[in-house]
Amino acid sequence: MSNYHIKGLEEYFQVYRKSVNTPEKFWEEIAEENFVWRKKWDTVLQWDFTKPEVKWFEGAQLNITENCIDRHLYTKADQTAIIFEPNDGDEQAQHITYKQLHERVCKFANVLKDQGIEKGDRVCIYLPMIPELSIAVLACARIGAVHSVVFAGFSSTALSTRINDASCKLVITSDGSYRGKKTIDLKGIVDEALLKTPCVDSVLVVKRIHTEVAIKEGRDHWLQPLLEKASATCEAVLMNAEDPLFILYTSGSTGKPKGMVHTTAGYMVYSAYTFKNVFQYRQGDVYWCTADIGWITGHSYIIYGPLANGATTVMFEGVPTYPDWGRFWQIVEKHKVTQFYTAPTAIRALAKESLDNVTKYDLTSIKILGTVGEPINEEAWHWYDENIGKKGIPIADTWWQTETGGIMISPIPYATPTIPTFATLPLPGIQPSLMDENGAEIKGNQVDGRLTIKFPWPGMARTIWGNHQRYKETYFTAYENRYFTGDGALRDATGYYRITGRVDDVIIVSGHNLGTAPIEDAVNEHPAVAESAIVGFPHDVKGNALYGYVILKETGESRDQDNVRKEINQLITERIGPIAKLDKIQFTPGLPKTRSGKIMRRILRKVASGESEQLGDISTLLNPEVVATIKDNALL
Ligand code: 6R9
Repeated sequence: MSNYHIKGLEEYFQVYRKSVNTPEKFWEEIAEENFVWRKKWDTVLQWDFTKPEVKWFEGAQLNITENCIDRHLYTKADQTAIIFEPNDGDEQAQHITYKQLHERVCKFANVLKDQGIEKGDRVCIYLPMIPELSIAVLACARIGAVHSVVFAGFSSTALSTRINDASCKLVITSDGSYRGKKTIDLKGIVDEALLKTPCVDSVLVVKRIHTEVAIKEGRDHWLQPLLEKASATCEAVLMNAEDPLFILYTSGSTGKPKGMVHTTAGYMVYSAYTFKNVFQYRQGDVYWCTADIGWITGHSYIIYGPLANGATTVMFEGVPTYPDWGRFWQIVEKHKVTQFYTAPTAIRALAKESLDNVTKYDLTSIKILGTVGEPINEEAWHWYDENIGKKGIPIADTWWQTETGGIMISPIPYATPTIPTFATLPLPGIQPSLMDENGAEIKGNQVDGRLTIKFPWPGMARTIWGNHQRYKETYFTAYENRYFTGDGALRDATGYYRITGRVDDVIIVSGHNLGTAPIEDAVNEHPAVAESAIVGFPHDVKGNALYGYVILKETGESRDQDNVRKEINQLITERIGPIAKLDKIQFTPGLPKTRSGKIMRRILRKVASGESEQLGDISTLLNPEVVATIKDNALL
């Protein structure tokens, strides 16, 4: 029996048991049978969650691009690796074969080398969803440079913070990007960011929208002419198993974004293994994940997982609304997509529109549906099941995180029976445990608690770039000897897991993690603002939306309130990006605080959600009187 591709429930339980009883043997067999190594490991796993330190396949040497590209050249050189579907459906789709991908990655890698990039250097990639994005990622991996992809919807401030945090030497961007009917001046955003980034020596610019952009002599270079001169062979640099592969930033509940560091061998094995099983990928399938490569989902399930399995993966540049709400389904029909992976927020938005957008298209190629990013509500689940899956296609509700590197809890399609809103069972190798608030494990079924993982898995992030102490405090301090996810979960009578949401100050808006602290910092920069608190409230499309409580300074009280609201959102857009804008802003004379001065967000959340009748005991507050004012002026 192969551990690598599970096809039934019985088999799942067998494999799962093995993965828990003999984890090292389990992962060793998978690593040995399914990947190419230049040198085998000395030890499979060394770990200590108290330090914390986790090492998988120590002693091994490899290059992930040899696993994602070179080895497929023997058997599927002419098979499509990437299908690029442009923003504008009238522009031709591109089918990039493994052979072409190999050539383009090698050329790009040589350009990076010519720019002085060496193994271990950090490269920031700020690109739209065009083939050059995947190629840039792989080119970095080819030469051992650590890529740090920043989502191209982030502002110049967010970009410069991330560039500086990792001391990136080079930035890859484009003249601009297409987003539906709009174009976005990416190069302008980069230029602004680079006013504050002394570490950056050079910028490579992809031509995409053919607009005039400023080119700074000596720093900026158009990519195309350099590629034309570059050699199409580039030897893959040997990486140690635990050498960093990439940094990807995620929001924390406080402070600046956390640069999660993923390393080479474990991440490769885990992203590939989970891709194969959760999407039941078979030769000839056309797999499409609608995420942006700026998020972990795009890293693991557009690039690395699919390519390590020799799959055909779709990259879509555009938006679900352009030219109309049928775009996703038109693409499914056009490329005969077999696995379709998207986010609940997209499903909810699509479900609000006419069904004609769906019924016009032939969706019979689809075999598996997936969701990721936030809990999927029952209504959205049923809409997806009925209208896209025609009640016959399994839905994989996949729970995982930037930190976990790959899917952790998910049904195995056609094996695990699904229940709406349940991520169901842990994948092999994953040992979840629920904890109570006092730090004790909650055993048995029909219980709920805080979700932790008690044994390492190969895909886990190893540290936070430049701040191992923060890594320890955030993930390994709340519960002894366990990785704490920050999520709450319940386990039903059959052992199925349902993720109930964040238990910290991270709010998931349209599937994007947003920490409240950086948004509050942006709001507080407004000259009229004295203090603010941001909470989430349920929103039928975004899942959660942001509600801000703002105390104005005395000097600000005479200002036109709507103008101040606009300026606050403008500030947020500049500092973080439009995804963090507040839906509602309530001005208030005070915020409910505990005696130690902490804002009682629980109360603010209840008011914002229209549940102000159930505030519980507020008598211990420092200023209970402010609660009545807040309730009376709530924006519902
Ligand atoms: C992959 C990704 C992680 C947080 C995570 C949780 C939420 C993701 C979910 C889900 C319920 C699911 N989340 N998938 N909640 N059901 N299927 O989204 O990574 O951006 O780091 O977000 O997203 O709260 O902790 P990331």
